[in-house]
Amino acid sequence: MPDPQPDTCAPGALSVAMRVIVLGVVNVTPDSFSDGGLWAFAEAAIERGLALVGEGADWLDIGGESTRPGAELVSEDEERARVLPVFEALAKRTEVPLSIDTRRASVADAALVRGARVVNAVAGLRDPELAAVCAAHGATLILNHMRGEPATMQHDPVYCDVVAEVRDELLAEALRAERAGVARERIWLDPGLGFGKHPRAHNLPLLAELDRLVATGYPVLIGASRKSFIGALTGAKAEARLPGSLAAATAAVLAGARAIRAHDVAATRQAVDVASAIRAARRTEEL
Ligand code: HH2
Repeated sequence: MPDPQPDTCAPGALSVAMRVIVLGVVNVTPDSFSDGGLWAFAEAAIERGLALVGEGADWLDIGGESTRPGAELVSEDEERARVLPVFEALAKRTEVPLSIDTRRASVADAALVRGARVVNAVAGLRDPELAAVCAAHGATLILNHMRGEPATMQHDPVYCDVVAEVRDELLAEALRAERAGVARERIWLDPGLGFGKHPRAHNLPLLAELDRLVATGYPVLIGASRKSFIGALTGAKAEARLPGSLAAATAAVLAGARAIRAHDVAATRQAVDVASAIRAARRTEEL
């Protein structure tokens, strides 16, 4: 089974180990912002996951609760009922690692028991048990940065230096996770584009200066796919944001992101492979 951990590669080396991971998004929800309702039932979600693997996904990110701005959060029972059958089936039908996109330690635990290997902590470590659950399972942990709660997070978020604040808050959470027993090399950071961020004033510097997060040494994941800041910049509706999503993914890979979370896997795979080849070529020239 391929491991979602990043390969280490010698500084400056031109290496296939630099392959950037593409996570295919499987939203088992009726209300996700770009594909709500399309894969809301287990069978459709399972088929969607398998199709994304066919498109080139290295990893599937499965979630049962929309965290779009303004979303009402679902009950734990509802979240479990949505995602657990999908993990049970996909763990048997594909070899790619599966991640559970959740706020809740209990849901993460149940998904890990059913074959998930990664926890995508979309609200960071607000659930104080989440890191311990990851440690107990030896799971990889993605720490996503979110200011506020989905229902209100886009109501006038304020930062002085958004890049430094997001980085420092993520580093503090990484330290908490390590203290709870998660191995350092199993921790990923995600600046959480759109999660309590102004479309231009916050998301753009986070992408433009992503190298400052990459410089922490933790592998960095970016989820820009179809997000509303692309709509704010271009006027495109969610279903027409693929070109903008690819531009953001390309910028992230050139800055050193190690994984891209995407709804449109085939197109993202191609953009990411070309961007990482360009980045690798620059690294050899620097030798
Ligand atoms: N974005 C979404 C959900 N989970 N996790 C990480 N680590 N990073 C992200 O950027 C991220 C995430 C939002 O996208 P989506 O799942 O398609 O929408 P919704 O929350 O409406 O289900």
